[in-house]
Amino acid sequence: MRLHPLIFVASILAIPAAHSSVHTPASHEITMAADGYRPTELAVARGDTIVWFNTDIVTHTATSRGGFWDSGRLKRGRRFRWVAATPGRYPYICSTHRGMTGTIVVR
Ligand SMILES: [Cu+2]
Repeated sequence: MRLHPLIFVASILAIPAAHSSVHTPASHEITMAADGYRPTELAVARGDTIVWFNTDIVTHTATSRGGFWDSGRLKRGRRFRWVAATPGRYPYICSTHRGMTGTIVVR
């Protein structure tokens, strides 16, 4: 059987569409404010980027309890990025305000 060249090309192009579970990496922002992280808990997909953004007049950190990341002290207007590579549950705190807590869930 001979395939028409255009049909052959179309069948090759259709292959990626079969993998519908492939996720386009997204970026999620968490605000650091006077009342804590917003949102406090955030669920993301593997490969996504989380960006912490300090909008407060006070310096904060986003410090992983498990040692996966540490933003260091972020002044107002500063951002910190972390790419969520591995599924799991990642609690974190602000190292200067230990009651300020959050969780990232990576699916
Ligand atoms: Cu803080």
